[in-house]
Amino acid sequence: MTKNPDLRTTQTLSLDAYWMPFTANRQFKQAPRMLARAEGMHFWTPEGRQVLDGIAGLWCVNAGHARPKIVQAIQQQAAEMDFAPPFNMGHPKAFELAQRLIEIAPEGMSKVFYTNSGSESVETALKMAIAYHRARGEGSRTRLIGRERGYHGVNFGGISVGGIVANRKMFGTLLAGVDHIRHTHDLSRNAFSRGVPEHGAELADDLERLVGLHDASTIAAVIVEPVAGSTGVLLPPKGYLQRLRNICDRHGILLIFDEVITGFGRLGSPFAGQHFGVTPDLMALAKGITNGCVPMGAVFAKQHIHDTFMSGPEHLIEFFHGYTYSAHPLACAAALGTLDTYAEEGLLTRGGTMAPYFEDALHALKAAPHVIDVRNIGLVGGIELEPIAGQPGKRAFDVFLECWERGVLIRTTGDTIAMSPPLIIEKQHIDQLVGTVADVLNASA
Ligand code: PXG
Ligand code: PLP
Repeated sequence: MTKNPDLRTTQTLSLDAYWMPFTANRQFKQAPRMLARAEGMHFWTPEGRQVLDGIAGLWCVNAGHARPKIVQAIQQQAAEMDFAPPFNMGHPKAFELAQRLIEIAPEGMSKVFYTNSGSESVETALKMAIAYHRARGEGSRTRLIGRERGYHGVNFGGISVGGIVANRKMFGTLLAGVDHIRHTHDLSRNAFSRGVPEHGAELADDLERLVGLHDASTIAAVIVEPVAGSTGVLLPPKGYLQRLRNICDRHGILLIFDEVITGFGRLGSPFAGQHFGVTPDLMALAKGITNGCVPMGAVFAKQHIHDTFMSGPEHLIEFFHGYTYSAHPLACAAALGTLDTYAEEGLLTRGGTMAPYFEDALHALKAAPHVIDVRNIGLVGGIELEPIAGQPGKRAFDVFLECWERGVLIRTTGDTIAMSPPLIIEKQHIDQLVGTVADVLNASA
């Protein structure tokens, strides 16, 4: 691991060519926020300033940064075999990893299809759902149902079923045949809930409304995040996911959980399906699968969904889908090193152990200026702030900037602050993370 990070700063580095993703480019380039090194719970800037990582990179570095087993696995694999074609060819680590994944997956999820990101996992799951129905002779089931405020990545399928207006409105007509159930966010009844909110299970019945409108015979699947992250940490009301599962079963609709954020220990269980006791038919995963170290995603499928494709002549491809970098050797090696690290340190359940302390720390922010809600589950926290009139998002973004100045990295979406620290977090880091947010809010009063 280098202790001599790249020290080039804006004086010597041209920032012009790089068009940054999901970033206010002009603001950034006037006052860049650079990271140069990472280890454990921390980043360091090129100048050597230490910054506490309050968001596990971007909800992905669940075991913390620069973990030796993962680093070694990637280094060794790069030297041994850099690439292997995934179509018609295999390599042992791809099979070993799939086996290891289904051992921790929710009951009944027994097949793994590899992608390179959460967005690709979503596209893959949506295509699987439509093709599954067609393969079993119900080709009229093509409609996809998402949820308002949902985030399912940025590709066309994902933004079509997604429900974040800014991510959709610039991009034309999107996929045809998509509809949305209502979101579950309800501050009037559920503000400052600890863990899942009490009210709103009946919002799952909105799916019955869409079945009434479109007829079940046209609906392939419903996709939801068990806990919505990107849109501002929205938790499912008590009983909501089970109710959604029941309605799907009643109408032969597949239930897809997008566990890109909730997967790999974020809620204190390996996956949210286990945490809530609700098993979907397909799951989209990414991020924590490699601890964020090499891009990788996956879709988990139930056995019967896979088996439905396994008809027809045996020399023919069963599912016309895949990516050049599906099951990339570096990603598989990184994922195996990641699963070893999670297992050795009990990280897939550690979030549950740390959650009560995190919850108490977060809810102490109730007294801070501008705070209109605090939400938490496992090692996810959301602090919703009263927007500045006429400037939505500004209050939270200013808090983000000031926390960065004070050595703490958080994330904001709209006027909600999100925290999702590495699962190796200790109490003193929680104190620093939440304490810094409190100080910044108090200073802004
Ligand atoms: N589904 C969910 C539920 C996600 O959270 C994706 C799909 C897409 O994954 P990729 O790997 O294509 O980015 C995500 C990603 C944020 C933030 O602001 C969250 C994500 C990505 C970027 C920012 O909290 N989640
Ligand atoms: N575009 C072209 C011209 C290609 O040849 C390919 C893959 O062969 C792709 C896009 C898709 O790239 P990927 O498989 O990395 O998603």
